Amino acid sequence: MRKFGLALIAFLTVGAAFAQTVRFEQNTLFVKLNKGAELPAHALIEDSKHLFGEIYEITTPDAILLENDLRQESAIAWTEKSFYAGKRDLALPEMNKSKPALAEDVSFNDPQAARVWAFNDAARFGVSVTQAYGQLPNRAAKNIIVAVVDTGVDYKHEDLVDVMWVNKGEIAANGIDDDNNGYIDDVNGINTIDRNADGTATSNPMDTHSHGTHVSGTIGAKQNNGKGIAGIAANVQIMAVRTVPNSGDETDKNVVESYLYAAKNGAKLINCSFGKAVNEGGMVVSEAIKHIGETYGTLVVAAAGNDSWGPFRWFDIDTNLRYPASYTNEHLLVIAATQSSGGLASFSNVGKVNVDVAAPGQDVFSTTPNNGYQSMSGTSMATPTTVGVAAQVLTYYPKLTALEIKDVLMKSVTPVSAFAGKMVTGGRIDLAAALKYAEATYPNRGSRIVR
Ligand SMILES: [Ca+2]
Ligand SMILES: [Ca+2]
Ligand SMILES: [Ca+2]
Repeated sequence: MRKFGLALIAFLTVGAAFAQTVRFEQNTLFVKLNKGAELPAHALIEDSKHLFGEIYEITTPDAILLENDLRQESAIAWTEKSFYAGKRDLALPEMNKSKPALAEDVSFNDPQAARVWAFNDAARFGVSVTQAYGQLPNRAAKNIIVAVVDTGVDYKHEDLVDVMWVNKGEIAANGIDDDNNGYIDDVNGINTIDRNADGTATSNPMDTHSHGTHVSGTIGAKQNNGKGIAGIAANVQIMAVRTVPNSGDETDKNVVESYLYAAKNGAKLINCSFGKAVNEGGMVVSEAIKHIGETYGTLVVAAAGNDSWGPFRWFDIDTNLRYPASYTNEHLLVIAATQSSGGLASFSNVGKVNVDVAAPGQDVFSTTPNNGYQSMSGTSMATPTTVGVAAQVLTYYPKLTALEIKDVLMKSVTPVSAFAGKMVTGGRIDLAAALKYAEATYPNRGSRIVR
């Protein structure tokens, strides 16, 4: 049995009058080797796992001592500890806090679909879902796998059970890793928080919060089943990856493992409705985003964060860094949140370099555990709105690369003058416009024409 000790160090930020506590896993160290070099032998290396490229995850009884020694070695490009995000509040269900607009002209038969105001067209500040479904491309619809890396997903929810990703190579509950992907009985996804005695992630990603279940419904709640709401995407399969504890205190190690699992098992989009303020380097997470983007065509879509106080003080993540949102990775799309009256949500972070687009994120009505439905607000909710739009575009243009689907979403925004200078595009995403842009710009990435 491995010990998962916790080490604490404190440092004083230069120029800041307060100490920030940085916590990391005592028994994990990431190393990147120089090209062609081999991992040096060391008494403090208990185990090493190749992650990708030149990057390894090492199990050690003492990450500090090992790091100090390995930094002297010519074989080592860099070393990095597995940092915790730091505890923080995740979005919670809201009890009738405000009354947003309803969606008009909803074509789905789901009884509460009209509460998803993002379905409205651009003139009514939505992302044109109803309009887009009225004029879908003349192409075959393909299933798209989307990973929700979050607090887990209530995969038994009446409006999610039919849209969960099912690992076809895996036989449930027989204690065997049938598809030999390194995880036993991973039928709907994995749980990196709960690990077996040998350190491998377990496979029950049930949500014990509500955050990840809410995110999942926005992306892909079952349409036209006469229950609950409708998700934005019609042909999506939700892969559940439980990595964010209810305290919000996820580790770099678990985030990297989640990204790699999602991409290797077919996810084209990763919904990343979490982030952190402190990041001592963050190289391994950033390199993982690059690796899966280039190797598997997987795009990470991340929340900008919720530190703003509206017009009094927009919180700018170009200068006040939030991770992963502030990474400069190409294979990353970062999302601000809008409200149903059209403006930016007062909590939404901004950044004319690091934030890419805006999407509905305030008063978002979606699924919560135990067949529930409630509203939540946050850039955490704007992110799955965007992922739902992206998945619906990929359904008809499944050969788009990660950078191409990002380009489609960014080039097809509805410009909003108040958003100029607050994000790269200065606009709100739009499904109808994105589908048109994809057909006009990337027809060779589309599925076969059917009518
Ligand atoms: Ca397996
Ligand atoms: Ca099995
Ligand atoms: Ca439904």
